[in-house]
Amino acid sequence: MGPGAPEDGGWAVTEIRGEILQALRQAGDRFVSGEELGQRFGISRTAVWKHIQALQGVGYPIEAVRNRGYRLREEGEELRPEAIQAGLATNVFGRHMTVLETVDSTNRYAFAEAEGGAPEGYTVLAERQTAGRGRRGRPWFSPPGHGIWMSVVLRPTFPVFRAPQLTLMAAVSVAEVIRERAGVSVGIKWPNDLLLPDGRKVCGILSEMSAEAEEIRFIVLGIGVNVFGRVEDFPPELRGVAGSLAEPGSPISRTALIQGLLGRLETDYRIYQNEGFRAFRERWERLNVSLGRRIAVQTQSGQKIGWARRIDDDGALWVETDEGHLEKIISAEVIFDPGS
Ligand code: BTX
Repeated sequence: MGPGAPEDGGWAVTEIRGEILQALRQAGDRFVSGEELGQRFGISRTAVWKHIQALQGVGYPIEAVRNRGYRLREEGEELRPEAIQAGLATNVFGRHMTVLETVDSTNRYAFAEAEGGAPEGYTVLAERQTAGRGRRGRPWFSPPGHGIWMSVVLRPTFPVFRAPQLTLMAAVSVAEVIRERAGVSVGIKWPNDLLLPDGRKVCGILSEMSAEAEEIRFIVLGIGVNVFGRVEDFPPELRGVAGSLAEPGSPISRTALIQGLLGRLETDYRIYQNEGFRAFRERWERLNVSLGRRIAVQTQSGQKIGWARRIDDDGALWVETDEGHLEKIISAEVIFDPGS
């Protein structure tokens, strides 16, 4: 049984690798034998070894020592609130935190907590989501231990119409932190997809809001980053579409990345509250991979094809359509290079 073998099935194999990873994390400094792992998951020692090799292949720092077994080094750590908070340079973001082993969706969980009064900056993380959600009801694949599945509760005082641009701001913050801490040159596809240099999606952002009339009660800012994982670890429909940070890079500590994300998000959120998206426009432009491209935009009023020309101070995308009009797009799905 090797990676990608038909009997493995994409999801099942990722699940079992996640379980092996968790077992190693829970063992801490201790070596766990192949036999013990095999018995626990009902597979042979050879199968365990194959899975370990696959995990090493995606960047997990696992030591394999004859007659002792396997041990996970520091950077492959499990998420622990104390460890994250120990290195956190924030006032409110992540100061209240829940880290779950499994949850349906951290956004759903954080939303419910916010309705119950959770304060601004309250952060929910999970090792695995069973029903991670993307925009417009799409699913977000969130296998155990492979990524950062995180939601932060915000209680802004700005009006409802400024909420969508907050997601653009978050894309800038997250892209910069990934570039600095993971050394991977991610780019932003309007409005807020983060792509690897080869165009595969490595991060998605979903903000969900509770509002009354013109007043925002709270926003849940959800961020999903694929940290570990190879092409074969994704379900077939995502191969070629999704990618992870560890693929092109070296082992990355999720704890360090989360600390960086919460720190930058807090600073940028303050700037955003005072100055709006205008303060982020140049940073967005530096990171963007959309402008100058031929695109198709799917809006509520239908599809338009043309050239992505510029972004304005409100975060809207201006498209020069094939009919020769310059159109302002506020919310849409974007496809690159339609028809090519
Ligand atoms: P989106 O609608 O832009 O992206 C969803 C689409 O992306 C899917 O239809 C699929 O094609 C693709 N996709 C699914 N899973 C992955 C993945 N792991 N990597 C790359 N591509 C994928 C983007 O929505 C917003 C996603 C936010 C996810 C976070 S995780 C923490 C929080 N909790 C929660 O339930 N959602 C957010």
